[in-house]
Amino acid sequence: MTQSELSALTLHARGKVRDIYAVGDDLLFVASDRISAFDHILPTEIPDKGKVLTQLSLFWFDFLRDVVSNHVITARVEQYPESLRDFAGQLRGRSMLVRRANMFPVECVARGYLSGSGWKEYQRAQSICGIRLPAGLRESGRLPEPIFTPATKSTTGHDINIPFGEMVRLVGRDSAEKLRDLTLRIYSLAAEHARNRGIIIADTKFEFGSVDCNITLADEVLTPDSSRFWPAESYRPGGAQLSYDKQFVRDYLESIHWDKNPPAPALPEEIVHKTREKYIQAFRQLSGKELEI
Ligand code: Q0Q
Repeated sequence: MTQSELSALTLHARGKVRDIYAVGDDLLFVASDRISAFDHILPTEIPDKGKVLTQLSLFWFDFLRDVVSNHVITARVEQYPESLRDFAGQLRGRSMLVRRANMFPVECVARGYLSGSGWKEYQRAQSICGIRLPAGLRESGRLPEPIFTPATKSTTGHDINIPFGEMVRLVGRDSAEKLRDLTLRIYSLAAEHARNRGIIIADTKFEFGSVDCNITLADEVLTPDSSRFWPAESYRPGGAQLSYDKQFVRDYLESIHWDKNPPAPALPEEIVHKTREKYIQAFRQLSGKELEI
C-alpha cells in the first residue's frame, strides 16, 4: 500500500520540526525527523528523532500523571480514527492523537540555570522577567532556586520574555498563578529525575491549554527540543555548556565555518549517525526503556 502524504490532512499548526493536523474534533500531533541548529532547519534529517521526542513526551506525561492533566488521547495508531488508516506507517511511534485545547497565549518557561536569553538579560539587568537575581552569578550557573520566566512568541519566532504582571494581563491572575506554580513544580520533579540519570535540564518550555475548563499540559514536554539538555558529567559553570543532543551538529557546522546564513549545509552521514545515537541514548537514559522503532 502506498503511504499517503500527510499533506492530504488539514493542517492546524506548523512548527520548525513538529506539525499538528485537525482530525475531527481532535488533533494529530506529529514529530518529524527534522533538526534545527542556530535557528535554521537543516536539510538533513536525523532518522527516528521524531520517535524519540514523541516517546519521551509520552514518558513525561505518564511521569507527571498525578501532577497535571495532559492532552493525549492515545499514541497507538491502531486506536486512531479510520480516516488515518492510510497514514499508519508514517505515524507509528512519532505521533499522538490529542484533545483540542484552548491554548494559553504564553510560553511557560522554567529555568534552573542561567543560560541563553536568561543569561543575556541577567548580564544587562541582573534580573530576568523582572525577577531580581543575586550579583555574581556565572553563565550556566545554577540558580538559587528555579525561576518562572514567561514569554510570548514574536513573528520572528524568537520568544520575548515578559514580566509576570504582563502574563496576568494576558491570562488573568488566577490562571497566571496556577500556570506559574505548575511550571515550577513540573520542572523541579523532572529536573531531579533527569539529574539522577546524568542529564541536566537547564531550562524548559511548556505550553498549556484548557480542556473542559481544566488546565492541561500540551505540546511536546521536556524534550531536547523544548529544553536545554546538558550532560551532567561535563557540566562546568562559567561558560557555555555542551549540548547533550546537538553538540556533534554544532561542532560540524562550526568546523566548516558556516556563516549561519541560509541555505544551511547538509550533514555528513557520520554526524547523522552519532546524533541519532545521542537521541536514542537520551530516551533510554531518562525513561529506562528502549525506543519503539
Ligand atoms: C497547539 N501549538 C504549539 C505548536 C506548531 C505545536 C497549537 N492540544 C492542543 C494543542 C497542542 N499541542 C494546540 N492547540 C490546541 N490543542 C499547540 C504551539 C505549534 C507545531 C506544534 N499550537
